[in-house]
Amino acid sequence: MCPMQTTKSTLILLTGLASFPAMSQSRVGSRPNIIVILADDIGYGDLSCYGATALKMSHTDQLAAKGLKFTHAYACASTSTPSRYGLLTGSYPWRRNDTGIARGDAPMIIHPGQTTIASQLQEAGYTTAAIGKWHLGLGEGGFNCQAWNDSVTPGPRQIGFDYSYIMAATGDRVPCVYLENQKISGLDPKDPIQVDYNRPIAGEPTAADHPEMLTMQSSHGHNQAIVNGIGRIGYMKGGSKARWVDENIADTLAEKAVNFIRKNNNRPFFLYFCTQDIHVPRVPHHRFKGTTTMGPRGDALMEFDWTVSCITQTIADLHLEEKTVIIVTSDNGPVVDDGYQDQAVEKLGNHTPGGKLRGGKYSIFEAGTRIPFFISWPGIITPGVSDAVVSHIDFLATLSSLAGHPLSDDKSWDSLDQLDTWLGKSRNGRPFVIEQSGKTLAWIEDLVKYIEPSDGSTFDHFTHTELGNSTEPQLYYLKSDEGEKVNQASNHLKQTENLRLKLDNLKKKK
Ligand code: NG6
Ligand code: CA
Repeated sequence: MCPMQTTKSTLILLTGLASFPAMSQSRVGSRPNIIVILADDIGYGDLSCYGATALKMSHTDQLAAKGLKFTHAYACASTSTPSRYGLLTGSYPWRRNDTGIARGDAPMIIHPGQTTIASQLQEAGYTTAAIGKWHLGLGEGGFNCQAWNDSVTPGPRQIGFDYSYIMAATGDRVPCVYLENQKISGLDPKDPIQVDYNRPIAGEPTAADHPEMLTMQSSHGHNQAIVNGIGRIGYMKGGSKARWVDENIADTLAEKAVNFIRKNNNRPFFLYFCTQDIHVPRVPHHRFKGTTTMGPRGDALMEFDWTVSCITQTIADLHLEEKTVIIVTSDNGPVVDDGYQDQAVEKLGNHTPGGKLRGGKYSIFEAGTRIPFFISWPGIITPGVSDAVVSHIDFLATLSSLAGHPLSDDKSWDSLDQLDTWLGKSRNGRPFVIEQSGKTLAWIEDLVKYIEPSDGSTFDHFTHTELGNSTEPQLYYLKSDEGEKVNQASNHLKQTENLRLKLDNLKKKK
């Protein structure tokens, strides 16, 4: 059962939340609470509401069925740090050169004073929180300059979050501790932590040297610090009481999210809630073990579904459905083997994490950034499916508009106000969308996709991913060739050149 839930609320959930009176016109103008549930590495084909048949995620299904489900939604990039940077700031991550996958000791890449969804909504009178995976760096002054044993600043507070309870980077990167309002939660001052990404810390065993100490072996990388029997990226020492327990991460984060909602239920709030599921290491709580035939990767999806239920139950409990917009999405596409021997490959069966799309996490092909995305707001959003093209880059302008505090027009933003589309009042998507994988960009317009030439690798042998890079320009007609099988660039030279020019102009814009 979810944290602080009553049996009654479970009953409400089980019997469905179906019939709510239509929202009166006067409410339409009022500012709803906003919850963004950002999953990690959940692919276009991973959720049962997006067609997966190997598992049934009933809570996510119910929420999706009450909302508007987008079939053409894009994250800003095919890995977490640039994707989250774009989502929160409404600025393309490729405009900067420091937005690649962040180490756990990276300085914060969003600078204090930079506009974010949180700062915008805070200005609009919202109480704001970031809970869960962060992965945008912390502190300033270069790598490993954080005052880990004191207060780590700048952090979420300096970019608009009133409250934060975060994992500094990822589940597989040190430091493996939570920071609550930028201080390590539960740290014993007599056992401070030490973090190092350059060399092992004397006296600490490493996964490379002591595979016998591991409960889960690596398939590639992840051979530095050993935390809870799992090899990580980066070295750490100390903080033994403060270290997270991998199997409890979903429970801990759900509890913090539920507490935040309950505490702020009588004012507009914004919750940016980033699950660790289903990123590696996949260590779902034992109550999810065997809930699918797919091993930990599938079971982590069921744990994600449970997390969603904690949010929806809490909102139902507090009778906040009509006052709350809930958006569920993912930071980037799926990967099966992302560096641990967790049986994800062996037990995949006929499940297709990327649906019919080509590529996956790390890829410029569609599965890299085309992700699940649905919005529920009972009484305002008519349930259904939209094939309008939408992008995470528009979170900033769209949520600002939703909160009645539009972005200032004194500068040109990458983020566009897409509120009518997101609420289902319009079927027109954004005029074009940009995808990013590493340094490679693609431009999609009218479902024609141009991938710029790149000297990046074409295939990642570790994760078995087609990365989509080619030294030649690529052009795909997604309407008839969703799986990007036929490169039409040489048949449509003019169109290819036209899209190349548009992309180049966009790059020059700022
Ligand atoms: C890669 C990691 C992978 C994952 C990824 C970031 C190795 C071998 N692979 O470098 O496991 O952590 O970075 O994932 O270390 S993301 O979803 O946070 O972008
Ligand atoms: Ca991710």
